[in-house]
Amino acid sequence: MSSKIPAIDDFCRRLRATLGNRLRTDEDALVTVAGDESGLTPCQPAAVVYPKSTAELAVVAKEARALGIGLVPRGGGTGKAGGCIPTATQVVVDVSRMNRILELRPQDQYAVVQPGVITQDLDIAAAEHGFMYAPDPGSRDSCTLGGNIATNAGGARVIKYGATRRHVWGLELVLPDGTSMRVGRRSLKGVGGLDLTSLLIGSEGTLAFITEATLQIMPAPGAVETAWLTFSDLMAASRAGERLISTGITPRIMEVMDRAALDAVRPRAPFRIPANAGAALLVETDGTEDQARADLLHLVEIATQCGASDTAVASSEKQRNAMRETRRLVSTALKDLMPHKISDDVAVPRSRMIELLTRAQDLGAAAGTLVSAYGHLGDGNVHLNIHCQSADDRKQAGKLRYDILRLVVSLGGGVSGEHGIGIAKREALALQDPSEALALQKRLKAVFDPTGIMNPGKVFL
Ligand code: 2HG
Ligand code: ZN
Repeated sequence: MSSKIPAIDDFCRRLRATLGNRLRTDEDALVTVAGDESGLTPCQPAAVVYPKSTAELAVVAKEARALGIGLVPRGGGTGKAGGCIPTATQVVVDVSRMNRILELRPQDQYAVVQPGVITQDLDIAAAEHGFMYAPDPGSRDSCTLGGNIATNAGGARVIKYGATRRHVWGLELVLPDGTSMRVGRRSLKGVGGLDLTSLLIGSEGTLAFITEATLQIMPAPGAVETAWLTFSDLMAASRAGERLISTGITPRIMEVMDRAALDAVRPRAPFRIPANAGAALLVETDGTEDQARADLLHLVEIATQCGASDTAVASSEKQRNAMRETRRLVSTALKDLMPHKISDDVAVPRSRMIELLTRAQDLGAAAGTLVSAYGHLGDGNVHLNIHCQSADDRKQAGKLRYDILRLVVSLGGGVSGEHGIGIAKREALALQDPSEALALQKRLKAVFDPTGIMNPGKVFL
């Protein structure tokens, strides 16, 4: 069927022989790749392709470049910043069919994967060898490793194991002109030349396609312990969190939820949240059985000294999963209650967290709007939610949002801790990056993508 866009018709004609029915222009297919989890307005692209191999993806890139067609890489579609939302004249490159774990080498501590592998699937495959893939984004059961690399995804275990970047050793790329190459390494150590692997991590599809990744897997700890700690309010929980970290024990998870988060999630929570809870910490330790247990009990004791009114230690895998799942459900629970809310995944140096939370609440109070918080307290990355009840409220809250983002930057932090810039934060990027740095980034993009076909309109204004 003709698309009304001559270049797209040419593109389809040229690629039909290579891709067959893995090139689609029908509404049924286009609607499934129109949006993400950002809440931004979806848009159906002109076409979607589902390459199965690096070679196929290279042909797609080459033809698109020849015809000047914008390409939008897409993994699981779980992004929170609109990074994979296309325009009506662009083509989505959905890598979900490139979903094989190509190698798993516990002896060398790495796995080689295609970009469409679901994050959790690598962790499960590694577990069969007593290993783990440490990054743990909230959407781990539906996001892809390619998407995680493109956004340098975070998650709950960053406090101990770091974000995706720390686990990427090497990549295979397809440049927008169709050239493919390997960058990086397959060894634990390695240095030499410019670090192109690092440049690609977090580049949100603006430079090249990631067609393969060498990722670190690590021996899994023998034991994990989990506690749910209840406090009177967010400040009490945050101050306790600060004390827990100062013990010298590095928990593998330290998540915070304030009253708004707990109230939103309570009706669907598999863990029974105490009725009087004004805030909670979810804390996990890992290591040997004795160590994980001793560390957790020590943290629980300190939390009690810091005013925790209730401390629940998971006594079974089922209870541990219920606690984790309750935390995971906060995002959707809040979104269902308040579809117009603004949520920013800001990050600050950990020691500035209490100041951030206090001053963000004050800014909210001055504007007559509640600002609530939940997220990854232990690594300095929280989700600040501005409670907007309507689209109009949301518009009005623009100034408050920017006042908070400016505050974050003034504390030494950044506008996105884990979700990326996409479309949602293009204006905000200039708050944290000086104009010289932004200009250099744009020049680097032009080196990779001189004709501007890689995820046009994302990250940069
Ligand atoms: C989480 O930590 C996710 O739950 C989602 O990063 C946060 O929806 C959000 O803003
Ligand atoms: Zn998060």
